[in-house]
Amino acid sequence: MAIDPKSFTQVVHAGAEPDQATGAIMPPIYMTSTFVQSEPGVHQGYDYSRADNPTRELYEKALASIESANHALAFASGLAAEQAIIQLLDPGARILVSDDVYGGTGRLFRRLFARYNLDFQFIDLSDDSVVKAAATAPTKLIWLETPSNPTMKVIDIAKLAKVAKAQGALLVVDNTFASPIFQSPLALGADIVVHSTTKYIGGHSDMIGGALMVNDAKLFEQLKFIQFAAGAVPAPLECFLLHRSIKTLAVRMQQHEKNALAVANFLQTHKQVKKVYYPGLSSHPGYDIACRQMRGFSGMVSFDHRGSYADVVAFLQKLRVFTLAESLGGVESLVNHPEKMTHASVPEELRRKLGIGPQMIRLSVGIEAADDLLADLAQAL
Ligand code: P1T
Repeated sequence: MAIDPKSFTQVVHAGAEPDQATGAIMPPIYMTSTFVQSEPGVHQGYDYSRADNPTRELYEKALASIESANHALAFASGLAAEQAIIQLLDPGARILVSDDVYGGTGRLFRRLFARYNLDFQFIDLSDDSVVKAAATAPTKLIWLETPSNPTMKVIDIAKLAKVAKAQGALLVVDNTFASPIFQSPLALGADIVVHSTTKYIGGHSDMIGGALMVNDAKLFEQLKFIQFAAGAVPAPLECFLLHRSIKTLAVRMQQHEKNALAVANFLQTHKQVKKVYYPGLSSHPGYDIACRQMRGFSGMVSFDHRGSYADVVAFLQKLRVFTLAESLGGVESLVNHPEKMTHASVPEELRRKLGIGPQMIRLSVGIEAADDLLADLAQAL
């Protein structure tokens, strides 16, 4: 598996246009809420920054380019982008959701949107028989994350696209874990791609953001209206910084993946480790699908510790290069305890079914030297 060499060029030039007024190579940051009008309703294409802002527009162009999409929209957080997608639906709609989505996604659906008479069915979308049984009732949306957070479940996007099409449902793929460098859900038949740009796209753990990408012009218009009407837009400075981050996305992802593979291989042979979850290991149940639909396995690795919860806490506290914190996808390595941190809001019964227990640890493998990461894990284990 290898990154498409064109990606290295694409990310550098995505949405990059010298400023027409001054020739500046980097785009100006339009820190303005509003724009002058020469008479009511007559302006130079911008009237109010919730609707459109030139800095956001260029960043959105870059986002569309890296997902090879016709259109992209930027949001103030990953969950704000997700919220915009759900706002496409009418009350009564039935939605099939992968059962191991990010805890906050499940919370948004269960705690907020279920109150609006939306019927979310959390099921195992990697199991053909479960999908077949669920797809008999009318469905408006199928929502999946692949690889999933935190169990790295791999779901066959092209297969689910066919199921969605047969239902007249939209297929949404959360591509946060793979990043646009390693996976292109739209090319596999998805209708909407969603990202927490807080993660790999931002890459430096200094911003919260979200994005969605689509090819269909009508769907784009509907989502653009929701973005404008509901207003969860990012600020111009954040758009500038996220746009800047995109330029190094391919080189960062290359190093994340190289390190993650080294970490997964190391953990697999360690006597204190019971099980490793990484789609790049041939022992992973989704390995064959991952090889088919991904160009790389990305930088997220989970594992089960063999010891007690007290041993897990001791391990987390002994780490020196990995930092205990929520989030992922930054240049620095992070470690997370899904049960107590990112997935604490998942109902306990479901957590147990998914295997998110006290012994599970999730690593966001950064771009440091692999030897330093392995040495840190070794001394802490
Ligand atoms: O945090 P926010 O930018 O709103 O994005 C939410 C989100 C959406 N999708 C996936 C796959 C995610 O992982 C997240 C956020 N996840 C974490 C904060 C985490 O540590 O898993």
